[in-house]
Amino acid sequence: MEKSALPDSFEEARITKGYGKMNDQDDPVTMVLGLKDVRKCAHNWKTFQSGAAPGRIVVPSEVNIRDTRQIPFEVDPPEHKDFRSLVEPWFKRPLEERYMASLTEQINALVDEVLTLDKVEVVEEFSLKLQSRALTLLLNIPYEESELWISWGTHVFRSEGNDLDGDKAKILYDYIDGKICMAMQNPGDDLYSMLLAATVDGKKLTREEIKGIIILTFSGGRDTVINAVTNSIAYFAEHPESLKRLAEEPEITGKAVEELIRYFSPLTHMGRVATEDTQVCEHAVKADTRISLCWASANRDAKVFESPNEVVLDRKLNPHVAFGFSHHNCLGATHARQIMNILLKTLADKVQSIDIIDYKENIEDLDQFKRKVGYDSINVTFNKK
Ligand code: EMZ
Repeated sequence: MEKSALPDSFEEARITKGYGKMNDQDDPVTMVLGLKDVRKCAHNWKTFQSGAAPGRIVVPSEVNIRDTRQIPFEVDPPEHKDFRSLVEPWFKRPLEERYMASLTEQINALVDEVLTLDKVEVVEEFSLKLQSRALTLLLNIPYEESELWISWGTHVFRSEGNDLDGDKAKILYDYIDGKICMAMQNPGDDLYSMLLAATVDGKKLTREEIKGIIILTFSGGRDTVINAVTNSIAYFAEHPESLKRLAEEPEITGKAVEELIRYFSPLTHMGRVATEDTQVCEHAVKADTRISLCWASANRDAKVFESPNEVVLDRKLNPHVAFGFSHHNCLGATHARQIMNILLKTLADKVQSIDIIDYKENIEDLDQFKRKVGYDSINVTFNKK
């Protein structure tokens, strides 16, 4: 097995039954594994809702560590649409020239920096920095703010050995409360101020709603982006030919981004709560119990993807669901795609090869399934062109 490989842990269950089972804090989950079924359930928001108790659709459940509803992702239609339309243009800003130029500058500087070092721990010294710095652009706030976020570590709700660390989440909440207060006193052109000035359906947003949007902005794209970036470095370390190909054929970069994201599927799954007795894959699902839409499994479905366990850099047809599917598809996807796009171009441009020194895998414990989602740490050397 290659060091950079992410095996498909769901294959057997997907082929034989189409679903899997996992217990999570005594609130069991039926995991939907095939691409077609995942899409069908994602679409059916009346039967499979997102607007359950805050934190319940996340697996592992966060009901015990937060009360704030994250918006728009824990809201169902029709309210969902109002919130989504409000924030959508803001989250498309990564397509603007100026945004792209700043992101390119950040990524260039970081790659230049790691090229001068003998040894780099990619998660902490590369991916976390990259993600945190890029987030200042998404919020439209000064770059220096990223120093504090970097000091928080890779996951805002998790700490070493504790999947659900309430104290750690409180640091983020208090910080966001403080920032909302500051923006109320001193409005600027940042996301906080935009939300404070906005109306939905003729009404101002409540403070709790603003908080819910900001928390999602911080947490939704944190470990996911960090894993996508770290996994890319591991992949290129073992596939220098792919790096070379990207340098020679930059026009395939967009396809390569989609393919890596399909293969990595940084968010394994997202839950829904059944509003009525129903079934998935001929398996009974009771009202008020949870299912999960397993993006990671769906993205390896051989009924849809040829050679699903291979990275085919210029894969032609790639209807992956790594950014979710239907109305709840990932709000941060434009930002994430730009990060990956610029990262790939910069690496292809500046890096000759990458040597892996040692690594520790990050294995998600999904009860009967164990899934490698990335690395807790990985030491490498970046070699200049
Ligand atoms: C939630 C989730 C959103 C959750 C798209 O995913 O990401 C998780 O990392 C957080 O823990 O609260 O924001």
